[in-house]
Amino acid sequence: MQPHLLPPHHKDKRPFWSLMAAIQPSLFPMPVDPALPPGLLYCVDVVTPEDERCLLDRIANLPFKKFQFHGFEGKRRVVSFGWCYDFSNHKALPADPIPDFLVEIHRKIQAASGFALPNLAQVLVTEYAPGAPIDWHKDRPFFDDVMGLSLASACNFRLRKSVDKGKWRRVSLRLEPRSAYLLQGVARREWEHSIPPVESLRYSVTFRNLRSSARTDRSFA
Ligand SMILES: O=C(O)CCC(=O)C(=O)O
Repeated sequence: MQPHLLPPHHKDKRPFWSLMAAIQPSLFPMPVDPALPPGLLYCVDVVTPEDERCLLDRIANLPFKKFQFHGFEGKRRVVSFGWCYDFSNHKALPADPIPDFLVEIHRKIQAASGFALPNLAQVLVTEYAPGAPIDWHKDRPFFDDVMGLSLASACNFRLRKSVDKGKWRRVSLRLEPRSAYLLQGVARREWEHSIPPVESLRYSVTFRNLRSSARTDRSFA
């Protein structure tokens, strides 16, 4: 469900908030669709096409592995820095340090969007080959806020929240390549998110900090 807020006579069928985002590649978080959960911010064009090309070249050389979940392999491939999450043992484990080029892109996204994700602790790079999805989930409580950068192609970012037995409130947001989102507060903690199988190769770079309990108690998962 994606409410269209433009007047009916308007030729552009994109929702008002997405059009705003498209015409206003700005320093500040966009006024997003009011139907979207509080705590979800979205901003387009946070990196230039040139930055995207360079990033994709660097990303191509990263040591991706198939996503592992309780003995199953997902279709997407991932590589983690700072911390990686071991789903079999329900535990976050220290990973290789975050490479400088990812620290630099984290800085650039914050400068371009106005989003704040302080105390960067983890970067997860995910490769979605055509047909690869990510299923409904909330991020692990070990992590706090999540800032995500989309690269190479667009996708449908779906969110849902249980409102009654078996009933969900659902919204979705199209994530354009070179756009970023910030998930915090209610959107981060009370809503689940997922991406249906992508049509074309897509990469995401997600940046996370640690919840304060995880900072003091490293056994916190
Ligand atoms: O690809 C994305 O932007 C979403 C990634 C995600 O939901 C996750 O890593 O938990």
